[in-house]
Amino acid sequence: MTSDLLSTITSPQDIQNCSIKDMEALALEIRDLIIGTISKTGGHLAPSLGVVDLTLALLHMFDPEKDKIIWDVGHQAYAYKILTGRRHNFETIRQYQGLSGFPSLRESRFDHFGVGHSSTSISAGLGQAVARDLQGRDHKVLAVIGDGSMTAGLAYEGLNQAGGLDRDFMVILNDNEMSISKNVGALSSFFSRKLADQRYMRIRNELKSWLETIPRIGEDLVNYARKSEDSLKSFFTAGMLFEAFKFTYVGPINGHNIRQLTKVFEQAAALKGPVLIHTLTTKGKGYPPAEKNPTFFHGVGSFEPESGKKPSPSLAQAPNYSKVFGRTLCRLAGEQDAIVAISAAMPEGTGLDCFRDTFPERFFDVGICEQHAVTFAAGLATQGFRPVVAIYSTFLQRSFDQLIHDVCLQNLPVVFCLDRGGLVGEDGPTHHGAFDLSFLRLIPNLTLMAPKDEPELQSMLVTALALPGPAAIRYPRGRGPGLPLQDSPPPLEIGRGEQLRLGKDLMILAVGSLVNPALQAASDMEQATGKRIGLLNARFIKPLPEQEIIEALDGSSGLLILEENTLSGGFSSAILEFLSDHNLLSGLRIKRLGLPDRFIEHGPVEQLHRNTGLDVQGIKQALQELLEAV
Ligand SMILES: Cc1ncc(C[n+]2csc(CCOP(=O)(O)OP(=O)(O)O)c2C)c(N)n1
Repeated sequence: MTSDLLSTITSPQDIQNCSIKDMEALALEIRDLIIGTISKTGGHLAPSLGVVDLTLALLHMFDPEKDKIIWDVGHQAYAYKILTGRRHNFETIRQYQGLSGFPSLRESRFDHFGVGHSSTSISAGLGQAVARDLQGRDHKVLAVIGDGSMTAGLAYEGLNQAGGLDRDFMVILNDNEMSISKNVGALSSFFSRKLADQRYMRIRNELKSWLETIPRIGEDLVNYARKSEDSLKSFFTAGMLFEAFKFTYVGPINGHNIRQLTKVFEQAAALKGPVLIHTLTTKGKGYPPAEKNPTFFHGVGSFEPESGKKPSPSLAQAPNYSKVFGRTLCRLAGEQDAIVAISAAMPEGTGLDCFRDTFPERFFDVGICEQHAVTFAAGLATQGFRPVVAIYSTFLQRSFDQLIHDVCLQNLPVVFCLDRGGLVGEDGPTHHGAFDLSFLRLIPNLTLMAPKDEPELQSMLVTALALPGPAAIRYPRGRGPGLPLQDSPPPLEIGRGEQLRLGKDLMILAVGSLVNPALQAASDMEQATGKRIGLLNARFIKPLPEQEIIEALDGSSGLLILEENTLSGGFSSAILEFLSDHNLLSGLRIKRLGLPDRFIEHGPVEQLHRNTGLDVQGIKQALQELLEAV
């Protein structure tokens, strides 16, 4: 890079004074900075590269000191961060105590809405537009939303109200034809320029031939139609949809042409009422490896910037939990025709890509529609199918009512596989799976499990698929201990745990990801103190292994309960309720380790485990304190 314009930009207002040429040069510098940084830190590379030009044009035409630019999901806001005062610490992005990977109200006054989950921008933006009007203020509110995020019902709920209210409000559709994978559903092809163009061209040609057959006035009509080509085109493309919502539709326009973008923004800013500007962008723009493989570069770990390749691992690595789940499900689906799999726009992330490729007719990517995914599964289950819904723990939060009302109330045999249960690391508080044990445990009819390792996950899947009612399995992000996988995983006995250590002095009840650290801590402490420390792997959060808990506690005066979930209402709360209900609390000293009642920041998982005491060292310390207290 020869010029160094970026270092002269000290505030977003500087962009307002830039020429188009300057902004084009800045776009190159910003892309270099993003690629160089994310190749080290990891992050959402392709989405961010796709909106660099759009970001510059927005900051050229609008003033984020007063105008509210709201990013949907927020994973694409890296250029925005760089240009709104965060260039100097951009290299800290997603690092512990560094910049968040998403917009955050706490991080900057230029971030006008905190985000991480998709499809909130239209609702939040409309709320801000109405607030502006109620307060008699005068600024613009803009929501920037991707075509993937436009698959969620929430986005249409926002459009519907916005059209009804008729407030000044702009929605910018960033259409790159991609969600994380290729975008899905009827609307994705409706937005799609290719289909729209083909359809439009066919209708246009048919219309032209027909007009030309009309004697005398036919030719005039063709000329007239040619002049109105723009409106005709929008009529046959996505414009129809948004105009039905009473938005003024502008587009589609090239989202990489800064000159055109600024011109359109200027014109659109003068319009009254809700306006939708449809921009066409290329995901990964400006970095050939990301343009070629936008799914891989959607959210990526560190990579070599020249080649775009990941550093090669020194040793063959065990499959992560997502892969173990995906492979096991594939194997089971080969034997059971009734198994169908459902993903909400995350086949790769959840490990369902293997199922998609092996059983395409039994796989359904519903888009970013977690609520619909659950009710769709319920429908399939009523007809004798065995739906397996794989969703990240944090995103299943969206489906709480569907879980209760559509699945569990009707006792339908749907299996929920919750990836990323517990702390996820660099994506931070919007993505930690901190609440699932709490919000699932309270639902009647649901069997809830968490494995300590890979073979246990396999067995839990077999167990869940054999149940007559609903079940959920939650497992952590990344790799487990790397145990060999089973060819024919045996089912587990419902509500039975696994006694891993016998011990009379102290007892540990643990579940899921904390069982193995507890095993290590108990053995270390026993060696150091000579005290006998027992450990029960509960396996089931619901129903609890009640009999084994009673037996394990016999004679023990100290109990440590461990869970990688909020301490509010989760596994340890379930144990306390059980002990209280059975008058087993007296004479028992109890300590609980889990996630505290606050949102946990972003950073390496090991660091976050250390901070929350959810590692071997933290467990040993808790055991020590308990030993001193009994
Ligand atoms: C509720 C929810 N479900 C799933 C996700 C995971 N996710 C993050 S970005 C993304 C795709 C978004 O596609 P789009 O809006 O088109 O943006 P692009 O990445 O293509 O720029 C998905 C599925 C999420 N953030 N929120």
